[in-house]
Formats: sequence, C-alpha cells, structure tokens
Amino acid sequence: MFKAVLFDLDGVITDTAEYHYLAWKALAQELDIQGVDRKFNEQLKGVSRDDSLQKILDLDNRKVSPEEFAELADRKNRNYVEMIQKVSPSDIYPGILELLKDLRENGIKIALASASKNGPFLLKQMEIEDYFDAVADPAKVAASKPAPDIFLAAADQVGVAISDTIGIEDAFAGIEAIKSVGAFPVGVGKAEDLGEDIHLVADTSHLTLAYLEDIWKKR
Ligand code: B16
Ligand code: MG
Repeated sequence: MFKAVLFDLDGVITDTAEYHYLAWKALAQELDIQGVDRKFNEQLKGVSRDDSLQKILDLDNRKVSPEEFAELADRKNRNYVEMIQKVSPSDIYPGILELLKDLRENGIKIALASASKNGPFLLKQMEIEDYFDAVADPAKVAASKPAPDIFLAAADQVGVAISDTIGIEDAFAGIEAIKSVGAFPVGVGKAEDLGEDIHLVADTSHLTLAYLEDIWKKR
C-alpha cells in the first residue's frame, strides 16, 4: 500500500487556482497584454510565480528590467494575497477533509507539495495545517514544476520513498513532475488538460481513501 499522499494545494485542496487566474489576468490587462484567458491559464497552473510572469510577458515579447520584473511579480502577489484573506474552512474542496482524516487514521503520511509560497498561510486559513506531517518549501527547491523537486522534497520530509507515494495534482506541470520520478499520479480535472494515461477524477469528492486504495492495487 502507499505510505504517503503528496498534495498539491491550488486547485486540489481549494479553489485558489481561480484567484491566481484572476490576479494574473488583472496584471496582464494593466500591461495591455492580450491572451491571458482560461485556456492559456492551464499553462500557468502549478508553475511558480516568476515562471508564470515570464510566460505572460512572452505572450507579447515584452522585455522588462529585473527591477520591473520583481515589481510586477510582487504586484500580482499583493492582489492575490488580498483575494485569499477571506479563505476559510468552508472553502476546502468537497471530500478533502474526510480524506485527510482517513489518511491520518490509517497511518498514511500527508505532505504538501505546492509551488505556492502562500501555501502555509492557506493551510492555516482553512484550519488544516495540523493534518500535514510536512510542508515542502518551494523557496528551497532548485527547480519548479514540471521538475519533480517539490515532490521529492515532500516525500523526503515524511521519510517515504517516492515510489511509495501518490501525488494529487490539477496541473499538467504537476502531473509531469509526479510521473517523472515514479510517484503515482492522480489528476483532478479533464483528460484534455492532464492526459489520457493517468487516473482522473472530475472533482475532489471522488478522492476517497477507498478510491486511492483501489487504483493503487490495480496499478
Ligand atoms: P505563489 P500549486 C501553484 O500552486 C499555483 O498553481 C500557481 O498558479 C502559482 O503561480 C504557484 O503556486 C505559485 O504561487 O505565487 O502563491 O507563490 O498548484 O502548486 O499548489
Ligand atoms: Mg495546483
């Protein structure tokens, strides 16, 4: 049986993926850069703040100084942080709290493998930080998703071999990261965004311990 579950945050535990999208869209509008729509946004999911900004600037071949780049990233984050102040336990996606409880009762380790530097704040807002045996720090890993570093760090922090873990993700970049190191991926979303070759759930209400045990056995 698997020994740990490595959770993505934005788009898996709660709907902050939407706030990231709205904050990037607002920034792009201020910069008069076209093309930050929902389809393009799929490319930003799971991608670090700086890499996301670079992808947006590249849409318009826009070149900015390092100082301006830092200011833009900071501006987006300030807007995003304002949006997430009201996040509360009622924003936890369906089924996630039950899954956290069941994992804990069954001695399965729980770790956060989010690219977001706002992850610890959000866990606190949702009052679920005590369920997490470890929170990997995205500021300390060399490369962001689709590199596997954050998942490797999360598995390492709970003392479980990566091959004994399930990684749950809503982003293509995250699924790539999980696959590349032999963890077992479960996607939240659509095959057209995440691929045909992995187990997918349409929404988190299907993410029960029984479901994870079942697909693990059949892998
Ligand atoms: P921050 P995840 C990712 O979180 C988001 O999907 C992505 O849109 C965001 O740019 C990234 O975190 C960095 O977030 O700006 O808050 O540090 O999906 O890996 O939980
Ligand atoms: Mg995500």
